[in-house]
Amino acid sequence: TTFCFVVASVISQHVILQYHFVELEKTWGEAQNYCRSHYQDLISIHSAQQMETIRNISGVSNEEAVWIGLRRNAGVRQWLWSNGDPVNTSMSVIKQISNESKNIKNCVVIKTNTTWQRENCSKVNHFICMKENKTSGQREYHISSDERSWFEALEICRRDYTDLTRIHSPEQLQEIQSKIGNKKVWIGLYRDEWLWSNRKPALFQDWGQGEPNSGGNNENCAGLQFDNNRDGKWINFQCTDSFPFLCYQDNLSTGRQYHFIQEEKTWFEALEICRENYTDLVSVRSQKELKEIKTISGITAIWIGLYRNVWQWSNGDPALFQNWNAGEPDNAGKDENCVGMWIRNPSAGKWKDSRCSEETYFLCSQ
Ligand SMILES: *[C@@H]1O[C@H](CO)[C@@H](O)[C@H](O)[C@H]1NC(C)=O
Ligand SMILES: *[C@@H]1O[C@H](CO)[C@@H](O)[C@H](O)[C@H]1NC(C)=O
Ligand SMILES: *[C@@H]1O[C@H](CO)[C@@H](O)[C@H](O)[C@H]1NC(C)=O
Ligand SMILES: *[C@@H]1O[C@H](CO)[C@@H](O)[C@H](O)[C@H]1NC(C)=O
Ligand SMILES: *[C@@H]1O[C@H](CO)[C@@H](O)[C@H](O)[C@H]1NC(C)=O
Ligand SMILES: *[C@@H]1O[C@H](CO)[C@@H](O)[C@H](O)[C@H]1NC(C)=O
Ligand SMILES: *[C@@H]1O[C@H](CO)[C@@H](O)[C@H](O)[C@H]1NC(C)=O
Ligand SMILES: CC(=O)N[C@H]1CO[C@H](CO)[C@@H](O)[C@@H]1O
Repeated sequence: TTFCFVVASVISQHVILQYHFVELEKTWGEAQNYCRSHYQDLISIHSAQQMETIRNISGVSNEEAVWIGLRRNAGVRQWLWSNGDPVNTSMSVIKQISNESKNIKNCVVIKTNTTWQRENCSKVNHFICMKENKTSGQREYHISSDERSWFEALEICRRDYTDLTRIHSPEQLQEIQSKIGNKKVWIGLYRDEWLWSNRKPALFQDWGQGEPNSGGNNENCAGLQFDNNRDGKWINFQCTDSFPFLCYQDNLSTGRQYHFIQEEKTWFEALEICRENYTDLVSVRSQKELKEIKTISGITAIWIGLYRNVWQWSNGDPALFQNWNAGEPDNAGKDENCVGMWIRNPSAGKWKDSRCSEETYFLCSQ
């Protein structure tokens, strides 16, 4: 039985985006796997308009909650401007914003003649937008009369001006300080606590009131909640909860990118690293793909994504193309349920079954 169907097609800026609502209850990780093997990935959401389209998808709002592709970013958390620009670390004022990783205050306010402060991004403050002429570099600043959360402020600045204000030099800082009077205002500086499954930064966020909270400490995955009058606002849940989910597919996906990892890991460790940092352990589905990955040299062998269940790829693809070395798979040592590929001649490109607990280099794809 299949419960999934195309629920919306959206054309924007030369991209056809298809959303798929999958009415199977899965954990966040299972949902991610499912989307990656059947479509492209769990959905990522980048605007209020896109959010409205999604809330309108038939059936979605009848659910208690549905997964989206957002989860807490386990990697390095660094301060960034809202357009992705790095911060000018030689400005002394930046050093006032400390770097402790546990702190949940991930957005920055400034006040005339005082230090910069970190605050909980859900708090409401006045904010300063800028309208920037990209050619001349000239800026106009607008200070809001009302108070909003940082992400709401970001939406408003982008809708009505260019962006929340970025400050790259002491001169710009001085000019801004002279304008804000005694107000405390959000600027465009934040820390990327959340990350989309497709690795895009989460520059639009639409949390329900008081969310994301730190309830249970392990609530590291985000969904749209529809019960309790939440109307599809974002809530952080434990990743092991089970909900239906939304996948997407666009027509931009070109070839794959390969990432060769020179660390010796077991097959399962390798799988986890590939899925955490890229998309998956590499699958080899044709002579053409085999040729692409045989360019690695200087080592003996690597893990590829094939394992024995019936033989299938870790992304769920069936193994229609196979390229075993003579006499393989032989399950010689028993339990040889994972597949390595010889790199060193004379068997370069040929496959062998191995114990999954052996440690070797591996190749991820994205
Ligand atoms: C995706 O579809 C749009 C709309 O039909 C088209 O303009 C665009 O060229 C397509 N992009 C690719 C990479 O095929
Ligand atoms: C969503 O549904 C509402 C009410 O039916 C409608 O007014 C609105 O135009 C829809 N929005 C989108 C983006 O489809
Ligand atoms: C960064 O800050 C330093 C000193 O605070 C300043 O001299 C420099 O011009 C700034 N860099 C940019 C790109 O604005
Ligand atoms: C915070 O830590 C990161 C990584 O350790 C470092 O690159 C960055 O410069 C630090 N930022 C500040 C403002 O100290
Ligand atoms: C901020 O400091 C400058 C000089 O340090 C001073 O001239 C100015 O009056 C101060 N502004 C406020 C609002 O305190
Ligand atoms: C931006 O600046 C350029 C160069 O100074 C000017 O020609 C142009 O008219 C400006 N654009 C707007 C929208 O003000
Ligand atoms: C952040 O602020 C909001 C609104 O003031 C609050 O409800 C929420 O609990 C805060 N989050 C954390 C993690 O403290
Ligand atoms: C090989 C690689 O990039 N590994 C990184 C994957 O992500 C984790 C944390 O998310 C890092 O600790 C690894 O270094």
